[in-house]
Amino acid sequence: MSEHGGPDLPQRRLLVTDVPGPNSIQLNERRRAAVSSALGAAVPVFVDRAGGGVVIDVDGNSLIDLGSGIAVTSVGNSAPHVVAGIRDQSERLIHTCFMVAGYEAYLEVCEQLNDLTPGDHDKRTALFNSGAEAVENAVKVARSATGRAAVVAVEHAYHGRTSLAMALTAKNRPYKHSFGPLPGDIHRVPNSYPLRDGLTGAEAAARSIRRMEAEIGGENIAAIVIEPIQGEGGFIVPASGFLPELSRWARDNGIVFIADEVQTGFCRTGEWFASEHDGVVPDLVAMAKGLAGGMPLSAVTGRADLMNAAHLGGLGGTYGGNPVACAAALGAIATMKELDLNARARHLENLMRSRLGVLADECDIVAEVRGRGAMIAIEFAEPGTLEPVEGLVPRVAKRCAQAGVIVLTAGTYGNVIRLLPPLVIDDELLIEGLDVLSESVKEEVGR
Ligand code: PLZ
Repeated sequence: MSEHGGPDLPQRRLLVTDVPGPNSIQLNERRRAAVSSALGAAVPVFVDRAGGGVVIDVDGNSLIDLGSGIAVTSVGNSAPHVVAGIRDQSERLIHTCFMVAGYEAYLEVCEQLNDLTPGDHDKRTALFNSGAEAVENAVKVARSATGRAAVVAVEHAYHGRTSLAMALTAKNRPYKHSFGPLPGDIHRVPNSYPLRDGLTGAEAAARSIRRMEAEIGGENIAAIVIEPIQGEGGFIVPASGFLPELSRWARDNGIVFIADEVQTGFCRTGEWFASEHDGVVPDLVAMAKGLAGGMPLSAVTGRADLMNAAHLGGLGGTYGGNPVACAAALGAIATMKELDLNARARHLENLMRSRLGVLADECDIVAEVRGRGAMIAIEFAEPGTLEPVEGLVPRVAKRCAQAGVIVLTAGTYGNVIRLLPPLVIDDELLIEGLDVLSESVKEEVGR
């Protein structure tokens, strides 16, 4: 294993052509002719290899990766233990369908997740393919266990693109627009958004609880689904006390508290799960992304009495918990432990906060730098107001890409830049990426 825990690619930013270069341009032409135009792309390049903190495109440009494929390759791309797990497993067995016949790797992943998720109560796990599928299955479990129908999600939430998951998602475009009718009995209440509501955690929780009591009734609610730190919503960290109060109220009312840790899980925030920062023990945890180092795998882990409540055959799917994806997950989890990626995430937080703090001091268009661990975002607002800055963020992201740095955007109002570097990125490379980002912001706002 190389120093940064990935394949031996030079860890540097290097542009040998414009971005996109001629090979990417050619592939983009084929893309237009063959792929649905409804799929977006954050950067206009096609990728050949990636590892550590770099992505190498088909023109030989080496870009600094501050996105990890949306918080997925936390252990780095093609991380050695992940590759070894995939190789060994795929040479022995690629598929049985767990509902047809079992294999040990599935059990090992479930055992690990029962151990790693918050709380030391009796737990069970079921495996699926995507984050959306995990969320949907968590809701199925909660409805089946409670015999209730209503499900509550919060403002700015993101839970996926499948039918139920998109109904739980707050933002209309691009997620819900024109795709209705949406499933019923989904209710939305305010979240805690300290920058914009100025409330303490207790005040924000009281506001949300009052809404649920008045408009739905605690006894009708099967589940509250919430991201402990909102991802697509713009890395909104709730005020301290909000989540504990919400989960206490859920418990008192027999409501299943589902933490959607799809984006926040697996060391991303400096803990195995972001719920731990608030001392919250969710009834069910939905996981995906970082879990399997880039292979499609998701999971729901939670209280045994809930997870065992649905009837035999009620949960499943052809590919869920595929052996190769499970082997990748075991390799990814081993890497997180071996390299202490929780500590690494906290270290990266310090680097990002100190660099972006300087930018915030220099640019009054920066409303807030926030997040936890290696999940840090900048929200932009018109100076002296909270009015979201329009159009800036895509231009900054484009400028960064052209300068060889991949950054992602977020936020209900599209005014957030978010950083999700691989946790194994070299310090110097991250700092260089942050400097390019800072310069791009300054150039865009004309300073
Ligand atoms: N829950 C908290 O962040 C996925 C979405 C990218 P899937 N976030 C990236 C896009 O535009 O489609 C996500 C998440 C949270 C659920 C999901 C859904 O996970 O694996 O994309 O289904």
